Amino acid sequence: VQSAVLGFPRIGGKREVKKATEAYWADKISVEELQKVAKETRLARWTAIKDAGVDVIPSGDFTLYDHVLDFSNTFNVIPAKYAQADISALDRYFAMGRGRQRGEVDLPAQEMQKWFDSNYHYLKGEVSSNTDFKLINTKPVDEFVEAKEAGIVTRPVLLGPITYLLIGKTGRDETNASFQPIDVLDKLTPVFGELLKKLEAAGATEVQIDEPGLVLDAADKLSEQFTRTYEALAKAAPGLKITLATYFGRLEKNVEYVAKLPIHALHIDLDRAPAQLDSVVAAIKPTKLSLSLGLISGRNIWKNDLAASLKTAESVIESLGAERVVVATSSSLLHTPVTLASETKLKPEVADWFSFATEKCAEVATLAKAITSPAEAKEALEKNAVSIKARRDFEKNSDSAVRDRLAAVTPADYKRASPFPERLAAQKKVHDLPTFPTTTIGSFPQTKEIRVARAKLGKGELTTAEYETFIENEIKSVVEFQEKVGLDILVHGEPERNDMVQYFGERLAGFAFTENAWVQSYGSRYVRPPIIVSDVSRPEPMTVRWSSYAQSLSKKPVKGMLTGPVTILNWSFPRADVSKEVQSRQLALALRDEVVDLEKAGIFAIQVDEPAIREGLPLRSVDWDAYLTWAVESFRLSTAGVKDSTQTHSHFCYSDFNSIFTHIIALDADVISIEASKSDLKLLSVFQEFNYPNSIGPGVYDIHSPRVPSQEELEQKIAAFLGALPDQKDIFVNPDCGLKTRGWPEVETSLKNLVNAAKWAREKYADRA
Ligand code: THG
Ligand code: ZN
Repeated sequence: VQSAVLGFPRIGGKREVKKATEAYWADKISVEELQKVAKETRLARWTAIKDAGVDVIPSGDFTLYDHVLDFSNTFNVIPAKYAQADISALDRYFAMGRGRQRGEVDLPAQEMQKWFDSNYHYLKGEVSSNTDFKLINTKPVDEFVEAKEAGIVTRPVLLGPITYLLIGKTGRDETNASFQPIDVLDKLTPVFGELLKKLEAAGATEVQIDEPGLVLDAADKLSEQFTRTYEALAKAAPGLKITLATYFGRLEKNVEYVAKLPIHALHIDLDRAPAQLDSVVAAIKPTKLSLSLGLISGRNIWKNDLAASLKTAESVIESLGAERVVVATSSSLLHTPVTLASETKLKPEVADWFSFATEKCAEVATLAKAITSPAEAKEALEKNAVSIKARRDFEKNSDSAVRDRLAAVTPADYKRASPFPERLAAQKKVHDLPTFPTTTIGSFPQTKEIRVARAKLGKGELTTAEYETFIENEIKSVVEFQEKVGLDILVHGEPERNDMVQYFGERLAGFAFTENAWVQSYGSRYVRPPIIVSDVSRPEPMTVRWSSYAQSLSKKPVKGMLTGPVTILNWSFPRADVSKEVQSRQLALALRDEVVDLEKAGIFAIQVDEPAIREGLPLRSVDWDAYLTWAVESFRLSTAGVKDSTQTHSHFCYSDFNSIFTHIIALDADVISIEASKSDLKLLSVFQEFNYPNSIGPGVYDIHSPRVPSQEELEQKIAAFLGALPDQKDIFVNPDCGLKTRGWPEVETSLKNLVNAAKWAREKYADRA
């Protein structure tokens, strides 16, 4: 029995790679210096995994930006506009990842999308019928050789060709309207085979090919493609043993065709989909395949219950024989922080529950040893059992007040007192907003000064009182700015927030939070997800003082700003002993208290953002209803405690929610703002089609770019929206997302133009009121 790790975080223990890439982009270091940091980090990763005692060590999973972009960049899936730019291959790679505006070159970034149901974003390959697949670099081979020269034998990791195409998009140059990237699979396969040949020639004996697409409904129809492709790949490099890795979900019937592929081993995720074990074992038993058991979670930060994993592994060994079993991480560890050793402030008894990437490597190794040489693993297993028991004992200390409260929730708690038209009438009595009211999504530029002040507070260089005065001054200037520009519903600007989830995690009971536990979100951007460790409640108000301070400065309504329960849950590390549903509902109750307190403090409009509700959707559609039921109810529970006269808002950034539109309606927010400026009118047609009953604020300009929209352009946008929504009465005018990543000068001109465009619309469409 061997131990295997499918992938490891790329950031470096001290965020070296993030810092070096950002320094390179800012022209502060040379390409050689960047490559040196990258090389040192790769060696450090291999060494850490090896020192933990792992047998099968990954290579090629390191990346300077994104592993899906690496695929595009290896197989020449490079749209013409990037290929034509007169820049180095590395700069072209970064341009595809993050855009580039320099001198003559003005290139947008490629489209990002969430990597399955995680909070990591990948760059979508843009494929068309004339994509000229060819090997334009040998990164996977180079890194294999680099490790070998350092004395470390690795198993190269490649993203599988079918998954790559399945999660890619059609290139802009495609003329055939029904084209799908998967249509060119047979052109890609031989080139992929060439890469395998090169790996074989470089001395690799095995390779890990990731096909997480196998856990999607879409793969149910791909048995022929998988069969053809893997037969070709096995022939291309007969000396390479292929481990086909699936993760994040269950194979279901697909295991029947997967078991017949000419591969050496199949890897399955037993963390996310443990129930598939018996059917998978049954399907591969008559074959020669080995089974790689993804027992150590690549998605959570909990210590593995090694005794339980050992039992599972032993049961499989009984069925398949030890020589056919591998124990492994469930997926790449990229979704976990590098090491628990970097945490100095966690209470030791709490830290003892956790295991980050480095510690997980040791768990995998211990598990294998527990099977091959039990005496050597005895001590580690005993220690693990003590930690697991300590966590279980802690879990028994539930917060009965939280649980009793949740048990006592009634159907009425999920519903506003009156239907929307009556609420709207009540709200108009409090604030008679003009037609086409103008507002923003919540955040204003997070300037360097704000970040410096927060860092100083952290280091004790500012007292809490000094920091709070600083924040109040920021709020004051944001409010004055909005008054001056003439917006109708103001916000406080969120200068006090590091992150829209971490901020709340740090203030809710039932959470632990970390100092250095960064997890990649995209490219060089990282987040520090808080950890839910027990029942969640809100000991005291979290945002009320800032919102009410802002309100005290203006006669116009100031909108309170909260992150919704589903988004807090999806962007945290959830606990493993209680369902996500229960955690979501507990969060909803905690937020409900905040919403009601904001109302009590005189806040008229309260926004509860749920940008992650769509990405939390289970990978298989049969599971959608169950999720959407509790997700929608959680949002409603968090917002329904207010009077008719209080206006609830919500905001969604990811445009593709057509598939869950009836559930968006069911949220019953008084106003929802959506990203519409980029996806244009297609997105709005669904509002018309479903006769969306409440108010909407389609974003009139894209805040993700520093471009300032002219007043005329905004007027045209509003006119186009109104044309697409002939029956909508209550349309808000707002940007398409928060402004925290923008600079003040752009924000000022853009918002002035926005306000003037709304004034224009009030005259032009006076009859719509
Ligand atoms: N918060 C959390 N998850 C998210 C988002 C968020 N997932 C989706 C989306 N928003 C991801 N977007 C970003 C945007 C910027 C950054 C991270 C994720 C970012 N991070 C800083 C960095 O890496 O330098 C760290 C900032 C800090 O010091 O806290 O800029 O909004 N949870
Ligand atoms: Zn947004």
